[in-house]
Amino acid sequence: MKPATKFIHAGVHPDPSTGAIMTPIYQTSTFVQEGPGKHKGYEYARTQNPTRTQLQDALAAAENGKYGISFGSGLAATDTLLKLFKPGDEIICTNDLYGGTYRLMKKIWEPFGLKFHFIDMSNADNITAALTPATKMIWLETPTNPLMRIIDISACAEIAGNANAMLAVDNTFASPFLQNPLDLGADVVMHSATKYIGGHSDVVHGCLITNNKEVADQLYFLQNACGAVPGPQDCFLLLRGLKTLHVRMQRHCENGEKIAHFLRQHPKVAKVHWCGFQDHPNHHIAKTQMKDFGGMMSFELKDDTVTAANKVLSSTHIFACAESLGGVESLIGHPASMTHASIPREERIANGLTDSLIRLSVGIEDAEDLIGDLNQALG
Ligand code: P1T
Repeated sequence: MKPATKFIHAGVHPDPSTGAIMTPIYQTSTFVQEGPGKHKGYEYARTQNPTRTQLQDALAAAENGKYGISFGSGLAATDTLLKLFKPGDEIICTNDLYGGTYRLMKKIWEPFGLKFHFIDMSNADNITAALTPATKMIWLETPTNPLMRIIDISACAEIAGNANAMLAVDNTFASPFLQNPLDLGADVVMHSATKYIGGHSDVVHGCLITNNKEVADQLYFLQNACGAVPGPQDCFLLLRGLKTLHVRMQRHCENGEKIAHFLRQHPKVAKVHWCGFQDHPNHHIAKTQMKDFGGMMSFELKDDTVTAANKVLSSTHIFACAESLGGVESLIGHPASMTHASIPREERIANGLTDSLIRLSVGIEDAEDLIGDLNQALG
């Protein structure tokens, strides 16, 4: 199936009891059994729920994977994946990544004995240098949040395979429409489905997708044993969002391209981070592993001060100043004080995330209106 057909049909079936074409919201905590152990595959709603089952199947299909495992948030998904490891295990991560993921790793998991190395993976050779006999996983985002660095997934898969380590890719910024890491050799894909998959800023959700049955079984066990599961209403919203992912993504990409070019020629803008520019350091990799370049970008002003950035951030009328991304409406944010505030300042700056960086999640409104809004805010 091609993506457009897959996002609408794969993994979902009409409701067996009524024929309802849309998966019903099974708002129930338990399922009646004929007698102990005699049931229809559903016992208790933390363990299984029919709305969640269809969502998990649909998400797996969207990433060309066999097994989908859903959680109450993107961070709950990442947290569950980290539970596969034990004290002493080492994980190599991108140094430009969502601040909450960094916080989860450093503040929650490091005290339990996992060791994290945060490195620049724009050059995959840096990963080889960070490998040790204890390396158990390589964790990356591409494009990265918020500096839009591009990491070569196939090259990382080869390095991980040779080192007997797992490769996990946070595919949130690209979405399953633009990039499918499992096809490029990744072992696990993670999504904050709160973003493009949901697409309407009305649900928080996360998922893990894999083709490896052994890993999937461990993750299903942890999903039930630890219990960070999504409710059925949230699963319904995600199923609905997924059906229009391809149409929304096409417009996010079109608008993103127009806005990136507008910003780049603006006299007050010093630098635009967007992987669609031919002179982006890893544009050639983006071109091979992504279908298009997406609607996420960040930029720096020539007046490199927080005051100047704040002025822009508080002057837009259509772009809303808010955390999150990937919804139909455009958002503008200040990573240093918002989404990445949990990364220590020195580390953030050393990695290239300045105090004045502004991030955009370009929505699917009219591009001219969006450009007009940014133009007046910059003016
Ligand atoms: O918010 P949650 O659904 O728990 O997902 C966390 C997460 C994981 N990975 C990436 C790449 C993310 O961007 C996020 C969440 N990010 C934001 C809220 C943000 O504004 O960047």
